[in-house]
Amino acid sequence: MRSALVTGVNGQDGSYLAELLLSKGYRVIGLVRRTAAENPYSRVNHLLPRLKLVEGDLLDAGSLIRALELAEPDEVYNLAAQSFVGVSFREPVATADITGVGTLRLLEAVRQVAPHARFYQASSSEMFGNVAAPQNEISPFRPRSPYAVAKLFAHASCITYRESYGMYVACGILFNHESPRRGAEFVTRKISLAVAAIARQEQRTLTLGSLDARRDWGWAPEYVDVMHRMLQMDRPEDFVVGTGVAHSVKDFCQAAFEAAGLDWREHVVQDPELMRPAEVFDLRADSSKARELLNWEPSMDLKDIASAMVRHDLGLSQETAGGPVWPRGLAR
Ligand code: NAP
Ligand code: G4F
Repeated sequence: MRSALVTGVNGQDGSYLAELLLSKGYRVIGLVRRTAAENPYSRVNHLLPRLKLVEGDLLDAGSLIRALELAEPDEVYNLAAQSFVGVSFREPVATADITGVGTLRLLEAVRQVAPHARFYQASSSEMFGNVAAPQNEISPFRPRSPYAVAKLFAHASCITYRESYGMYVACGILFNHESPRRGAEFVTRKISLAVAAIARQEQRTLTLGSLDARRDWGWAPEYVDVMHRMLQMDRPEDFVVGTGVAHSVKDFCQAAFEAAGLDWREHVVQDPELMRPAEVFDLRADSSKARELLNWEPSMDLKDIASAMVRHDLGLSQETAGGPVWPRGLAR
């Protein structure tokens, strides 16, 4: 039985990845940090006790060493991060420490405790900044947020460990991916939750920042599948992963409101306070390498994603308790 340690297991991606790995027969250990919340592990409660949880924090090297000793992993997936770009402008140092140096702490712990484990790093399309789309593995990185700077430090650390120590370290440069498990602060979920509240007549307006920024939005369960595929390759490589199609925030609003029979123009207002100090305007993936070498093909488009999220938030589909809404055509 293969064993995997997943950091950030209670995040959107961590919860889907844990499901996928359990379904493949892995022993899965998820790293969680201590919290005072009443229902702290809400995204993975349904996987317990098959999923084992171990306490640890990317800020605390000793806790990472302990987790690795306990897990004895064949594969380590580093998904933990302060992952919200907006917050990174308000908490830049914490973001650097968790998302950037935290990855280095984990890499070093793996080098000492489990040097033969295969390591997946959750790198981000945000690292490209405003480099011309489409972006691929040879596009330059021009980070425009403290989050992107931290992710780039982590990404470069991974490559350094791969090249210096011969460790199996692979980075997935993933573009935005969404689901009903997306945190409520990210724009797609903020929109789908607001659409549901407006449809129930609990709220009238939705306040957003930039409506023109474009993102390549995919479906999260399909993206955790690619993480696993990356660690099954003969040698470690980095991959860009996205659908290849970009839409504006306005387009997502239109699709989400239409899914509930509403007109977004009657409800969406803009507030300059929600604009970021620096914006990334156009992210669109060229994933030819992943399509060719990993045989990976996304199947959900913007309308499918917006509609699945709105249906969930309207209470029309139960996702978290009963298992994920696996997309069409995805082999489990
Ligand atoms: P997410 O939902 O925000 O999950 C992040 C997880 O990291 C949470 O479970 C969080 O724990 C954990 N975490 C935060 N700080 C930690 C610390 N100091 N020690 C240990 N755990 C910590 O993020 P996601 O959307 O699943 O994304 C997964 C990874 O992919 C992240 O690294 C993100 O930056 C990256 N990424 C995401 C996307 C995307 O579109 N989703 C695209 C590219 C890259 P709590 O539950 O306690 O808060
Ligand atoms: O949903 P967002 O906050 O995601 P963002 O900044 O693209 O970052 C996400 O994707 C990255 C991959 O590219 C990940 F690495 C990262 O961890 C995260 O998962 O914002 C999307 C766009 C931005 O242009 C933002 O300015 O939506 C715009 N936006 C407009 N109004 C808003 C809002 N974003 C948020 N969160 N809230 C708004 O009210």
